[in-house]
Amino acid sequence: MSQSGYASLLPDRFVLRSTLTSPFGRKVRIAIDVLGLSQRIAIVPADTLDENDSLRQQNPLGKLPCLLLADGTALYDSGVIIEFLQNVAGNESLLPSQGLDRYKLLTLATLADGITDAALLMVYESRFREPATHSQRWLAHQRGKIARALAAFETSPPDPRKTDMATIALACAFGYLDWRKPVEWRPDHPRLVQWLDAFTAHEQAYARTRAPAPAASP
Ligand SMILES: N[C@@H](CCC(=O)N[C@@H](CS)C(=O)NCC(=O)O)C(=O)O
Repeated sequence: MSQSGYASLLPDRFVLRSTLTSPFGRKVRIAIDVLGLSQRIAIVPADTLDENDSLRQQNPLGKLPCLLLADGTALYDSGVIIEFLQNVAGNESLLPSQGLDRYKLLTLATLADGITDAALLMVYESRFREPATHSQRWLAHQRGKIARALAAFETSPPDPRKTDMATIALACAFGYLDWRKPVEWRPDHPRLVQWLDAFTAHEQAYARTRAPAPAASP
């Protein structure tokens, strides 16, 4: 389908290219839920490995999630999409529009996304390379990023009773670690285990956006 094809089929709605298993897509799906935009967004899956999937025209990086507007505009990445959707919803509940708090929150969200990025790279190492060619050095490098980011959050976790850009990103990082298990994060991070329990109890959209099992990519 053409770059604007999906969106022009649904001119009053947005189209989200995402799988139901993508951790970054889950960030956006949680935002859609909490912003009350579910009726305005259709989720159309994409295959990041399929060179014929129109995702690669929509986002030349070939990454999910990608939001299509009715005029064919494609927005990415997950943080940009969430900020746009917050604007559509007409509030600043997930990210303040200015002030130091905005940049502190964005930095925390980047730290949480870094956990997911490193976890994905570890998973991709086994997806894209034969076992004999796996680089233990590369895997250790990614594991180090995850360990340091988890240590920082363990020392100073955000408020689990708040749903914002950072807590959504952190919860989705944990969801991915629990699912793919590139590292065992739970034994050494008791405060973060409690944090995730508290966030799950506070934010029902987290359970509602859980990946269906059994799941395939990514
Ligand atoms: N920074 C991006 C990361 C997106 C990302 O890495 N998505 C994964 C799926 S969860 C993907 O599309 N991977 C395919 C690839 O890297 O080719 C965001 O926040 O949206």
